Amino acid sequence: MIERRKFIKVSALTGLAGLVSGKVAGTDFYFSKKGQPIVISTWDAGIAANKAAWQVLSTNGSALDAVEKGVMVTESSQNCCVGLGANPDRDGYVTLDASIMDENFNCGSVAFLEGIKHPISVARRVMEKTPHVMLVGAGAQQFAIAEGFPLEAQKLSEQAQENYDNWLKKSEYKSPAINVEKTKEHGPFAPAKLDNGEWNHDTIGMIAMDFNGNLSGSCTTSGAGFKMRGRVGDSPIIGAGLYVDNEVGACVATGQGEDVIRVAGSHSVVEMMRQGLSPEAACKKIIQRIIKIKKEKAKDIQVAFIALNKNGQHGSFAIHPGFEYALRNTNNEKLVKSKSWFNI
Ligand code: SD4
Repeated sequence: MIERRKFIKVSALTGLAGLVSGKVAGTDFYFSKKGQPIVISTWDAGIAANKAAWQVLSTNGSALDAVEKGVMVTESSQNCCVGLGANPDRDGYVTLDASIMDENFNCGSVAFLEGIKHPISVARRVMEKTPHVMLVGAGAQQFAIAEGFPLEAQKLSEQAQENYDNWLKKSEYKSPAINVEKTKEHGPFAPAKLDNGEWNHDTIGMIAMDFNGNLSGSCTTSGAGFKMRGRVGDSPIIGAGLYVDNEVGACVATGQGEDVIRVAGSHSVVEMMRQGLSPEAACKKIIQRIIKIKKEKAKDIQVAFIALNKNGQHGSFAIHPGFEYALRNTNNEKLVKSKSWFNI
């Protein structure tokens, strides 16, 4: 019988399974019991993706299937900067990165992949059908085609074509400033504003726990819009964009990939949880590390982590306000606003 999800104070949990450290006492966070399915994913596009993941989890499916099926929804959407509908690189090509990891340290990823609709499924095939972890570029595409994935035409979505035409007017190559505060203008690397007034993002990252208490994660992205050809971000790098340790927890990152890679972001967050920090406190620790490294340049970048531990506690932390993540469990389907270093 599934218990109700509880919202409780860390202080009330101190000592629970040795999981919570006194350092985060007083911080609110969510808690669902181990073995109760839960899925969280980055940004508001996560709501639709979680629905598909939840269909798997709520019918006793595996976390691995859930995180694949979930992000496939976002990859299929033409209205989002994930998948083939996304913004191209500065030469006009959409190039995609994705990674997946299960409860047994099995992992697979693809990077700089062109013309394939579901990079996440190719990443899973790399994990399951090859002795390797990562395939890139032409080799990744060749593998995908050999596995039966159709090669799609290289045609930009309407939105991406419009964004690219605008960018071409200046063709300015700035260091990417991905998803800095939604309302700020940050040149060609700012997220695109859609006709419906929403902002779209380049990435979806998802982590889930199934009825058996097993964790898995996925991450899929077009990277930074108008990036240099061949640029690869954190999302397909196991330990940077995604990490899962089934004894401890899982983490996925979004935002400026270069700065996530520098601190092996998702792995570092999982290690912090191993030391007893709550998911939110663990995410905050690694955000602080990035801020220390970037100094005054931290104000120009956005990075956010979301994390889930083995007991179903979840949390996040970002550099700038505006980041939110989508949650789905037995009792909830909602967006959770993230705390951030800069509070505007
Ligand atoms: C990257 N981390 O390629 C990705 C971009 C991202 O929302 O998360 N955008 O650097």
